[in-house]
Formats: sequence, structure tokens, C-alpha cells
Amino acid sequence: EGVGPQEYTLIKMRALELKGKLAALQGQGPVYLMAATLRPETMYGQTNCWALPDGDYGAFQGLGGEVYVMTDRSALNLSYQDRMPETGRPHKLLELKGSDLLGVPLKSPCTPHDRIYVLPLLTILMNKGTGIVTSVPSDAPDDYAALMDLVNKPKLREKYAIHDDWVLPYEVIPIIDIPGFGTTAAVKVCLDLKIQSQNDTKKLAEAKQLVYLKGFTDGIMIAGQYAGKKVSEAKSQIRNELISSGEAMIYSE
Ligand code: A2H
Repeated sequence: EGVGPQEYTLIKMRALELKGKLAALQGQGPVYLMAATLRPETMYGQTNCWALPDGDYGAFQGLGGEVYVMTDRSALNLSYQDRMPETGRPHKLLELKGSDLLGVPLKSPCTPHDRIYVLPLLTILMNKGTGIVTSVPSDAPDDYAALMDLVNKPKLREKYAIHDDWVLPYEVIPIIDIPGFGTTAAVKVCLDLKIQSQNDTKKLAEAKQLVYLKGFTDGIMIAGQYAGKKVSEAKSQIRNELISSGEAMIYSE
């Protein structure tokens, strides 16, 4: 971790159905799960969203009559960054657990899927970002390992009441070509290092070391309107477009 503030892009993922506890938000305006990412250019490869089942979240009054789902801590930070109606006083409409979010269908920018589902990721840190994470298994080893856990372990799906059709058939979407790693770099390093699960912390750290810097410096986009451009050039352009279209916002902590 650096000493300076970390700047994330918050991707606004709109809930297409207000199921279960979320039904209490009916009529309050569009509800968005706010995923914090450092890699907005990978949004073309989103296959799902992640939440921590035992984590505490809230639904907060956002700007323009919108509702934002995130942790209390990140909502407070966001309010000081002028992205909530009142500075320093986020208005919480509803308390939620991550388990209340599982299975909610979302519309998220750039992904070819019409809807993606919220699934459990057990390694989410609640004191980082918003506690909501977007899943790009082609380029993030954590995401690939966690998705494979759900695909390969029916008991795990059962434990969190994950329907098979939220997960199966899984499909990794190639979006970036990294010389020496191919077009699904995270899959390659997870297989090369024989990563068995999302809890393979040591090997996952090694996998991330192998692909992250290289993806950013040498990666070439092969999806979206910046196909053929370097990741390092496309990143800020894609981020800026998502922000001007209202599909994302900047968040620092
Ligand atoms: B990134 P840093 Cl494709 N707990 O987004 C665990 N992980 C979290 C999190 C939390 N509370 N909040 C965000 N993250 C993830 C995409 C991605 C990311 C790709 C490649 C690399 C990558 C898709 N997942 O991150 O500790 C999010 O995953 C490289 C580090 O603040 C976020 O960006 O450095 C990243 O970790 C932030 O991690």
C-alpha cells in the first residue's frame, strides 16, 4: 500500500430487480451497487459482481434521486468528496448484509452480458474501497479463482443458495492481450501456478505479481472501442467516458 490516497473508479451497477430485503427500496429511485476498481478498462470482461456474505453494507441516498449500495465507511468518504447530497452525513435508507445482495441481477457498463449476478467472494476486505467488487476473471486471478470455486464446488453454491444458472456455464471473456500471457492472462497464471481456490493467498499474490504490471504496461486492448490500443492509453479514456455518461464516478481514500 502506498502512502498517498488511492483513487478508485466506482462502477455503477444497476439492480434490475429489488429482491428480498432490497424490496424495501422500491420507489426510492434507481439502486446501484458501487464497485470500486483500479482497472476501469477491464469492464468489457465483467462476468459477475462480488459481495462479502457476512459483510455490513447500506443503501444510501445518492445524487439525483439515485440510491448507492456500499459500506458505511465508503459512503462517509464519498459524502466528503461531494458525491452525496449532504457532506459528512450520508443518509442511510436501509441496512444490508452481503447475503441480501447475492443473486441480485445487475446491469453493468461495457460487459456483453445483459445481466450479471452478485456472487460471494470470501476474501473481500470491508475496510477497502466500497466492499463491492466487480469480477473480471480474464485479468484478475482473485476473480478467476473465486469463480472456479463456485463452478466446481456445488456445496459452496448450496451454502450461499447460489442458483446454477447464475454461475453456469461460466465463460471468461478475453479483453486484453498480454505478450507471453495470451488473452486470458489470469486463467493462464492460475493454471500455471496450480491455484486451487480463492484462499490460496500466497500463490494468488504471486499470480497477481506476474500479470498486473505487465497487463498495464504491455497489454493491448482486444475488446471495446479502444481495441488495438495499449491498456496504458485506453485506461483513462475509458474511465473518462464512463464518468461523463454517468456510469461511474471517482472515489479516493
Ligand atoms: B480490481 P488495492 Cl481486472 N477487497 O478491479 C478485496 N479486493 C478489492 C476490494 C476489497 N474491498 N475492493 C476492490 N478490490 C479489488 C478489477 C481488477 C482489479 C482487475 C485487475 C486487477 C485489479 C476486477 N476485479 O486490481 O488493494 C478490485 O479489483 C489490482 C490490484 O486497492 C480493485 O481493482 O490495490 C483492486 O482489488 C483494488 O486493490
